[in-house]
Amino acid sequence: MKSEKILITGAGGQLGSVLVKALQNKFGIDNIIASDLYMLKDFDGIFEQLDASDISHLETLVTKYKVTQIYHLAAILSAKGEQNPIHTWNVNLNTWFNVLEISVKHNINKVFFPSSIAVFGDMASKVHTAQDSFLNPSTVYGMSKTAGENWGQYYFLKYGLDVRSLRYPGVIGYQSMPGGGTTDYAVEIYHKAIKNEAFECYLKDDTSLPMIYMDDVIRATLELMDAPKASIKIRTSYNLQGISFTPKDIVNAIKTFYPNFKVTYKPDFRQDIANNWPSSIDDTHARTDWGWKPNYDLHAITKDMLEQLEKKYNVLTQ
Ligand code: NAD
Ligand code: AKB
Repeated sequence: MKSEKILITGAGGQLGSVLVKALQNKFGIDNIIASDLYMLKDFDGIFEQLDASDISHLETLVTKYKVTQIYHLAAILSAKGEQNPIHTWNVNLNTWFNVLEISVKHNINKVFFPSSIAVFGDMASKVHTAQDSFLNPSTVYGMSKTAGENWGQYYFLKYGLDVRSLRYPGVIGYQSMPGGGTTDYAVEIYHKAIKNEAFECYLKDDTSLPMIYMDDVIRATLELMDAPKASIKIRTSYNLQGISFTPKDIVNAIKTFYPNFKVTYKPDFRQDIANNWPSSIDDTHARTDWGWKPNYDLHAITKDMLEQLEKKYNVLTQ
């Protein structure tokens, strides 16, 4: 079997830092080229500092390492993106155009593009939102993901580029901190609980959103990328559901381990973003086409998050 050489953009982020390790384990540390706008401290493996907006630098790396697959994670997320909408649009789309163009030019085998539940807006039904719902995103981030999905499909149809994509829910993991999204509270809250600190939640207690545990989202990504080409029927982006819950649900789950945990609610602009997103996703196509099934429910997420963070903070304070 021909060995793969995989380039990851945005590898220093919440997802990238975990995905890189999973890919290193699967393909071998010397076959994974992690890259990010910023230098990564104490990185184990091959790392290149890359602004993915710089197409000639991207091409140099693809040539230098004889890259065969690209995972394009670099992006500005929903909440941060609203601070500078035009910049967010430019970064999210121009980096993606660069990856698509270089991939066609250098016969890249497979490309991964992470989309988001942010593609949906108030014209999609909120519960079990269907794959083919109307897309009217309310954020520039959601607009960039909607356009990005369609550009991926365009390159597949026009050039035969094997672009695969998932509409990720909010990702929860102990390994890394989130980078400016609307779902970030669902990670931050566990860190507060472990430190015995009160948490001020920027969403109302009854705001239900689709979420997914890191182990599940990494597995979904690898399973999608491993699936036979013929089984990938959706070339925009697959709906992906993990589990849906509200801040009140997560607080109750944490309280079964930390009964004295205190939370107050102070909704801010992120509430308006969340109000336009689905509360749950219909991922029938992912289940049917390539066998997707999540493993983690809220109790399992909470148990693992608290156990892993306890270990992490104990190590830090020793
Ligand atoms: P993150 O914000 O934690 O990380 C993004 C990384 O991209 C950062 O390390 C940043 O330095 C890098 N970056 C930004 N601009 C860049 C540029 N011009 N060139 C190179 N690197 C650049 O994001 P994440 O949570 O790790 O998300 C990764 C991908 O998954 C993104 O495309 C995001 O939209 C998508 N996604 C994430 C979630 C989630 O909950 N984490 C949910 C849905 C979709
Ligand atoms: C965000 O909140 O922006 C991300 C996402 C769901 O795309 N976590």
